[in-house]
Formats: sequence, C-alpha cells, structure tokens
Amino acid sequence: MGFDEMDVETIWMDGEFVDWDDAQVHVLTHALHYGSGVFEGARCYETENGPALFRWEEHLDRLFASCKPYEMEIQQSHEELTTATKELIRRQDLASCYVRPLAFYGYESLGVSPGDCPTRTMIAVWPWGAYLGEDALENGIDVMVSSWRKHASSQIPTNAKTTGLYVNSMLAGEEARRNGYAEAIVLNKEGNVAEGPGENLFLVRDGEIFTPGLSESILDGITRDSVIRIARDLGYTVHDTVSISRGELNTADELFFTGSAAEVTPIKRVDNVTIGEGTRGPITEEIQTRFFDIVEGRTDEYEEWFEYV
Ligand code: PPE
Repeated sequence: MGFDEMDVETIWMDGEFVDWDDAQVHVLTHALHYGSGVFEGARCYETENGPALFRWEEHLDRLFASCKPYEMEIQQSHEELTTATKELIRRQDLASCYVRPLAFYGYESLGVSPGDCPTRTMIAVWPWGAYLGEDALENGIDVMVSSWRKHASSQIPTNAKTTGLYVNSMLAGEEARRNGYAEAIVLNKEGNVAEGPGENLFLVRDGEIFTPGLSESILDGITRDSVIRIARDLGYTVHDTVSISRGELNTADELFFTGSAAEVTPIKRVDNVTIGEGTRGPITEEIQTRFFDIVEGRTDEYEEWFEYV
C-alpha cells in the first residue's frame, strides 16, 4: 500500500513536526549519492494499555551505534527522539504502526567526504501489516538462496544499519521475487548462511535451535535477541554463535526468519527443497505464538521490553 492511501500526515524532521508533503530534501543531499545514512525499523503494538513501542531503547541504542563508524552525530538525545516518536503516534491516532527513524548526511557540498554536511534526522510512522503477508505468518514462505553474497564485515560494518548496505538486500530480494520466491537467504563471503535481506534466520534441528553468530556478517537483530530469550525461557537450547553451512538449510527440521518488520515468519521451502513437513513447524509455531502473545500484551512478562506511548 502506498503512503498516499494511508491516513498519515506528519513527519518529525530535525526537531520539528512537518506536514507529510513538506518532509523534503535537496537532490544534492550527501546520503542520496553515497548511501550515508543509518536507520532503524521498530514496531509499536496495540496492547491493553494502549500503543507500546517494542524494545525501543535497544533500537535507539543501535541507531546511535550505527553512526559511530561514519562519525555521524545525531543532534538530538534519546529522550528527544522518544518524545517525538510518541507524539507522532498520538497525533496520528495510530493504535499500532511501524517506526522508521533515519539519520543521514545532508546538503552542503558533494564529494565522498561528508565534510561539513549536516547530520539530519527524521522519524516517520505508518501502519504496516505483516511484512511478507498474513498468509506467510501462518503457512510460511518459499525462499531462494541468493546468488548475491553479503558484504564481509571486513568490507563494511554489517552490524551498523546503514542505508547504503540495502542495495545488496534489494538485489537479493528482487532476484528471489523474479524467480517466484517470497524472499532470499543471503550467504556470507565464506559461503555460510548469513541472514535474509531484512531478517535474521533461525534453524531448528533435533529439538535445538541455531542461529548464525554475530561474526557471520549479520545485523545484530533485536527480534533475534528477543527470540533467543523467548526460546530459552521456553526451555530450548539455543546456539547463537554458530556457523551454518548452506547444506544444513536443506536438512533442517524447521527454519524461520525474524525481524521487526518480518516478526517471526516460517520458511517452508528453500530453493526446491521442502523444509520439514512444508508447513510452519511446531517449534516455530510455539515461539511465534509466544512472540505475538508478548508483543500484543497478552502476558505480563517481559514488561521491560515496552515503552508505552
Ligand atoms: N537483518 C537485516 C539485514 C535487517 O535489515 C533486519 C531488519 C534484521 C536483520 C532484523 O533486525 P531487527 O529488526 O532488529 O530484528 N530489517 C528492517 C528493515 C526492513 C525493511 O524492509 O525496511 C526491519 O525489520 O525493520
């Protein structure tokens, strides 16, 4: 669904609330030319106590951390960004939404060096349903191992959520969709499993859970972290510092993606290979159900993960 069909009218930019249509930048903005922006994607869920931002502090921490390799300095504090976000959600009367903060080198001069380009910051919120479709959450998706590899973390910091990195995600995702798959799995430079274009990956084998470690060229996903904690609290053994070879995808009992946008999405086929029974697997379902019970406020546990709007 396009923004024009949504009932949203305000964006926060550099300290001010501006009309949606006025949230513009110059075409000579540094980030537009060199991908020099860092961003976040978080969700605000509808709960009994009203809209609640899920793991908001962790998203803000990651946003500020992503700035570091690029020597980018966000002009506002955590508190200002939090106040702005809550205000955006309240003003537009959203019960639930996706939240997209972005910081980027703006307009001043061009040339790869950002020089005196200002660091600009914006936050937008809008309703965003299931990332890969409602059906995907229930029945799982078909994915393709991409012919594109992920950047090595020696080439670019893959733990920073940098806008420029996402051309790799776009190539992989679109290649998959052109070939009739819903999403891609991207291997790292060594040929082991890294993650999805916008998701982390989990594998279930013999009742235990595995996910590629942080040195496998992945984003340190906040949903990944939540799912590791949820799975351990449910009594599962989770191996979160492993390498996963491509072949292990085929022999997995279950596979699923996690992400703020993708939430917990089962995978039912990889290339031409059916995973498990070709449906959402039982452990995936248990974790997914628990995840939605938590984010939609049907349990009192994990209160520390919520920031009420
Ligand atoms: N890996 C990548 C490359 C990634 O972009 C995301 C989030 C994740 C893993 C999961 O991280 P986390 O959201 O903290 O659990 N991708 C964001 C962008 C999606 C988009 O299409 O834009 C997101 O989920 O918001």
